Amino acid sequence: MVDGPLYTTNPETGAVHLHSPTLLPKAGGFLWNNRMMLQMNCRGYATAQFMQPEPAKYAHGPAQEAKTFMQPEHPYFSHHPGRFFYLRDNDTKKIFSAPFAPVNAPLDKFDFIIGQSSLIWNIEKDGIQIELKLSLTTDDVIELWQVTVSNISGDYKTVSLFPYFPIGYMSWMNQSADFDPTLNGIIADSITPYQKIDDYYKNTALQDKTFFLADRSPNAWLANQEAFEGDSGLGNPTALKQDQLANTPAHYETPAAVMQFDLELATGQSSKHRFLFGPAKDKTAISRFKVQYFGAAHNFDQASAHYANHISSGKGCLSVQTPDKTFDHFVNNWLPRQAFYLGDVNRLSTDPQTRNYLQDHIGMTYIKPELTRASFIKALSQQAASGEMPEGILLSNQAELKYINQVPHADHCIWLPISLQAYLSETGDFTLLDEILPFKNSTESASILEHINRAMNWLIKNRDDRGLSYIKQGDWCDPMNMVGHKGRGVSGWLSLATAYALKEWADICTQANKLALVSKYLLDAEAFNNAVNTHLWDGQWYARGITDDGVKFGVSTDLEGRIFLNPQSWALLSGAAGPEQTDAMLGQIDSQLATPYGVTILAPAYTKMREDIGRVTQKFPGSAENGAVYNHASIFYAYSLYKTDNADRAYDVLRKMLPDETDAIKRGQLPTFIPNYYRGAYHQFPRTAGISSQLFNTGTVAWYYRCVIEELFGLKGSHGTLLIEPKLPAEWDKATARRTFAGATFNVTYLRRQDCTKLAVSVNGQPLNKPQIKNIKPGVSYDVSVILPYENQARRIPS
Ligand code: CEZ
Repeated sequence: MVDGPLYTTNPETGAVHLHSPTLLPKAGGFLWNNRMMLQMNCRGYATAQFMQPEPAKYAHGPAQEAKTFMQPEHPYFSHHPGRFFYLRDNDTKKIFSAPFAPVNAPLDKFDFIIGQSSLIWNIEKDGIQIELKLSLTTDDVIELWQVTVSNISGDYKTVSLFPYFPIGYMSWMNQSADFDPTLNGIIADSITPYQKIDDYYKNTALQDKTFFLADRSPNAWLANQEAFEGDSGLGNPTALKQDQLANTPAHYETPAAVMQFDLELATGQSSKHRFLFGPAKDKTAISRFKVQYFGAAHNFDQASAHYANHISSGKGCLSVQTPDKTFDHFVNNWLPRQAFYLGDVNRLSTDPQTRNYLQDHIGMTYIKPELTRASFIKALSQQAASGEMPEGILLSNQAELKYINQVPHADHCIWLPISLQAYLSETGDFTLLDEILPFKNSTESASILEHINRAMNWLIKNRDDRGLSYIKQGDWCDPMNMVGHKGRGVSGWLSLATAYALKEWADICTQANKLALVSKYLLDAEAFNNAVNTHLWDGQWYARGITDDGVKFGVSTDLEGRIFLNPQSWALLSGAAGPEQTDAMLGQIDSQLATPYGVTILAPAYTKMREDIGRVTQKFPGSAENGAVYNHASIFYAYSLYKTDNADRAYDVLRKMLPDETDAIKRGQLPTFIPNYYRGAYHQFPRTAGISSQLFNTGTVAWYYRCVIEELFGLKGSHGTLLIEPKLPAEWDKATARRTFAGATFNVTYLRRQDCTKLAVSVNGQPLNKPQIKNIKPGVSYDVSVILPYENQARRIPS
């Protein structure tokens, strides 16, 4: 237990301090660069991957692992890979480990500091203080560890520090590890298993070594996991019962990197150590790292400073102050960071799903829009001449479509105009529409305008006699794979999303003065909306779809999966829902989908397989797409609420994605990223409801940023003009926002006044006729005052 708050935030740096290693055992932080990603939890367990070019690991579990993508609610077990530092008092022979695991001994002090570009632990136990600091470099696959051991007792201390970095089961063909005195390092060696001769040649490029280097010679070492642990378990390893480690290598035994540093510390004295951990192809590369980071040039500090600069280059375009400090802290520090991560490295995949790639770049639009521009060019160059978009976007020539990208989903085209709309609002860069790009496997090329016309035409064609969109083996919901696998099933959500995409495209074409097809696309959009209203309105809400066998689902007669959120949100966006329908839907969302942790994606969660719906129904009830508070679906809902002037409800949705002091323990989540879901099935499984997936790969974030910038604070661009149309929650009577746009800075104050009846905006003291700031001069700062009336509208937030 902790005295005082479980966690605190540093308003200067945005860092979050967690004060207990036990109350949020899965909470952690993540660091990335363009070649690697590392998720560390507060206890020292780690999940890391690097690109060679496909994702690979340099520290493994102790048993052979299948390759897989990042999973939600990742379980940790005692031998899970991690980065651990044992400390032994050589007088008392007592041991403990930092940051907490594997010994899990109660500590006198625990402060885990999740920063933007580093993870730091400050730990105290029995008069010893240990500071662990982890950073990355900008371009190498290396972990930079700095460890400071201090004697904070009144007595002289003789202690030994033992870093223990398990390397795990590297290969069943060939694995070993040994100490190399010329490098001051343990080098683990392996050969990636293969059977096909072709793979032998491919594998010669792999980085099959894992190294752990120290900045000085250790007193002793072990490179062998079993020799370290013995029969006593990791809580009290056999090797630590001897004065000295036995210098044992691993010869086709499980490698680990363990070193011993004997320290004599007077009161107040410290000993600082540095370590490098990562993969390499050969000894030459490792020697280079040694020189680079431990050599005379002191690149260790420079590298982590450079890395910090890289991360802060993704600061984004908004900082705010509102009555809600939890919200401010997240929006100012962590929201842009997560959006930057997603747009920067595409979830460290070489073939990001097309919908993820396009949506993640909505977030990048507000950070580095030139990268969003490049992403449209890359994606559209891989479009088929028929207009169909591929399942995934290949980021390099060697990349291949894998896993889910080998299954046909029908929705990829809709994300083009939707994402483009955000980019064009922010940049006004309509010249993009005139870029000429090729089609995949075709000699033809055409403008982006024509590419997107073809995507729209593909969507219009992909519908049945009723006018509803075929779903194939999934839409936005990846695992809804058996609704339409026989070629007849349709998606209500996709039909509505197509209507919305067509309207967005018609709007873009109007803005770009390319009017030829505008009225046709608007008519097509109406046709989709009408078809949905004719066939899928269920009386109080919209159905999710119709199966291959003509069965409607997501309807009132269903005992499970009775109501889905997405069709309701997108009926608001597409304009299919009239006012009465909207009222009915919102009421049903409140009564069937709302939970204290947010709105669930569907309810009740499926408890058994429905072979006419697919593997989504096999997921555990309340997890992921089967009834979780799936934040990506929730943020569509929030956006649709903003678009229909339901500002208070929308804010409630945004806010429920963030933990606060009252529910952080239940969620198991800190406010440093939005996870892809919180468990739902609130009525079916109340004990587990609210638990975070801990997975920070989610399309939620881009939309969240867009909602906050364009809708909540109402600071949206349009052809280089800044439109001011705020939708603050009624409970806020004032706020400020600092927004960069078109190279200028806007310091905006929002104030509700009793005497105000209508929005009034002035810039540098001059009232505006319309709430629009034109002729913006780059480099200039504008003071903007926004006066708002008090809202007396009835609030319809579920209690
Ligand atoms: O994957 C996400 C996808 O990356 O699920 C979303 C989808 O829109 C995203 O493109 C909703 O289905 O079972 C599955 O295949 C799921 O599709 C998951 O893998 C899910 C994970 O949350 C990955 O982040």
